Amino acid sequence: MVTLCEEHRPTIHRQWLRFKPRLHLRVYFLPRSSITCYSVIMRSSLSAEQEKKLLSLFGHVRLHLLYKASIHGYMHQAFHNRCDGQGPTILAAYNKSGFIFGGYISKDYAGSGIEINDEKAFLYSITDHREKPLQVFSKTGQYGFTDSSYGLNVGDLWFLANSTATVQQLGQNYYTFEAEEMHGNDLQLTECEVFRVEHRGDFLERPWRKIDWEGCGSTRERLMDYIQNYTPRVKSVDQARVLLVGPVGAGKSSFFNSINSVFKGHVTGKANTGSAGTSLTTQFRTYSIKAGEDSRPLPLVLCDTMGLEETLGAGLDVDDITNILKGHIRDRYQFNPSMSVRTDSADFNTSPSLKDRIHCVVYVLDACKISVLSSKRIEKFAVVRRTINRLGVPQLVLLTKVDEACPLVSEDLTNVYRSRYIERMICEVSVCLGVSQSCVLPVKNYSRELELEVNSDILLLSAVVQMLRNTDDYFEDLYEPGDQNTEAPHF
Ligand SMILES: Nc1nc2c(ncn2[C@@H]2O[C@H](COP(=O)(O)OP(=O)(O)O)[C@@H](O)[C@H]2O)c(=O)[nH]1
Ligand SMILES: [Mg+2]
Repeated sequence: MVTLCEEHRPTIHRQWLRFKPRLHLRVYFLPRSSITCYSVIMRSSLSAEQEKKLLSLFGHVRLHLLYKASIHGYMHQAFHNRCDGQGPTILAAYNKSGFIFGGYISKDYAGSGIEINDEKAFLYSITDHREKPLQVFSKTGQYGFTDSSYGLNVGDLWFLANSTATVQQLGQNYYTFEAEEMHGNDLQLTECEVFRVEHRGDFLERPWRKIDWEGCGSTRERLMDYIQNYTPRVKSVDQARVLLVGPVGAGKSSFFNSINSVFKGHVTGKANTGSAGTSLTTQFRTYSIKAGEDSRPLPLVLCDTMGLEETLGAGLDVDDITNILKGHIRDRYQFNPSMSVRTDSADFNTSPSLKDRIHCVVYVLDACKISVLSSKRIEKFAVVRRTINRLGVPQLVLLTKVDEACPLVSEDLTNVYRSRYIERMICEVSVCLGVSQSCVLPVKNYSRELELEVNSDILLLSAVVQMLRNTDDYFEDLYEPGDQNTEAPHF
């Protein structure tokens, strides 16, 4: 559980309420939102050939880039912030002489300062003119590395020791190698990266969140029924309005398209989606969804916005968000990143009612980019979160692209709660944004498929159910029992 400051208390109350048994899923949401986003798409400097050589040191693994000195700085603090507690990792130091060398450790960095036995730890070196990598294990067969809080100390080589682009050769004799072979006697670095080494079989024995996948009955139909029959708890509101906020390319428009597809019965693409660097969505759009051509709209409106950029004057403005939350902005309002909506504009609703307001905010984040959330993004999200907290609107996080982020999930979506990697991602998001892990909902949107897939639908619909439950909590908070307000909820 996260520590909560005063402003979050009301939402905690809502969380406990959510434990009432309803469907099989329970999620509770804490408002907070020091979300970050990713200004830079972090890519490794390894060429395909070099990566192949590095991977040949292991069995069936995948490398996930955690830290890159040219982005995060040659700072041991930055290194530890990103790499501590990540399980097995490999460091790749690059020098001008064409060597890529470093150390693999199979245990967590924790900054304890003590020597760690790790018989799987090794030093390695790759060069273009050596076909196979050089791999050196500890002479003792036990000592692996020293768990320093100042970079990686593999006994004989100390990476990032002085927060500079150099490696210190310690000569402790734990590992035996020729300096010329290891790094060509060139200890000046041009880059330094750390990867988490993910074993493809990195499965949790049991899923950490329960979900009824198809096979145990018609989960998809039950979830669809729940959504179709949902009735907001306030008489004057017939549709829950959920706002999707997040960086460009996170999958906001795709989420609407995916939910729309599930209810239409085939894959559709009403909202523009794509991978352009800037927002394809420049209007405020409120999308109703119908369960079929002739049916009435679902009791849910998904509101799509322009991307939330990290810099001021770009992307969605915090004032625009406030106006959207309060129901002032009408559908199809054209965002102007350099100016928030004018109160005398035709798109400005001067007297919005409860049905025009936003009842739940969903931050949409791309699971592949969580590890590169920049501090500017975190700060921007913190501002947004404070604004939303003040208005008492519940907040959730939608973690998209779980298929791209983890090969286990890509192979079979029902692995989503058994993948250690996704579990870690959810922890990371929860820490970064300051939300409870239970507020983080992983999904896979429809992106290139032509046909619906039942497990994707179940994950998507489960997320919507959580949004509706949060909306209920919002209404419950507005109207406590005994409230004399004329808009009393239907309890
Ligand atoms: N593989 C995969 N691709 C996705 C997912 N969600 C979105 N995408 C792709 O990511 C890109 C950006 O999505 P979009 O919805 O336009 O992002 P937006 O800017 O937040 O509205 C598009 O090419 C989508 O097809 C997902 O869950 N999995
Ligand atoms: Mg969009």
